[in-house]
Amino acid sequence: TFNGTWKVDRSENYDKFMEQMGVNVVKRKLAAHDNLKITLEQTGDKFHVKESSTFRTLEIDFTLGVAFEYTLADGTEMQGSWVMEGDMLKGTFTRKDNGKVLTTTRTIVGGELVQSYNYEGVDAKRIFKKE
Ligand code: MYR
Repeated sequence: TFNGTWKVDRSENYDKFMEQMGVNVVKRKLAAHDNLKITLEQTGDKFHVKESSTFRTLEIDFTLGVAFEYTLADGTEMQGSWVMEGDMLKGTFTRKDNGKVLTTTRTIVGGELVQSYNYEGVDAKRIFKKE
């Protein structure tokens, strides 16, 4: 289960990923220490997500397979959805400004929440520990 509160512990290639996303170096340095915390509550095919970081706090509701809007901390607007494939959440989000696609997955590995990201050929991961 994904339910619980997850605090980011470490990231892999996240700076390169953000650079590919067009995030400037100042924001990338800040984002490297964003203390991201995600609380996930799944009820059937519905998710309630609380996100908090040094940038902001927000709450998001989505249903698996149903498109919703999500704005990144730097203001980039996206639209897309999550689906469940086996034990993995798979997200596909399209940027509104350039039409390019970001894909992301969430999976539990050894008690940690691993979120992968891909944008325009660059992969990254952020690994979260349960609070
Ligand atoms: C959620 O389930 O938490 C809401 C939807 C998340 C959409 C995908 C998030 C991608 C975040 C990428 C950060 C990029 C920074 C440049």
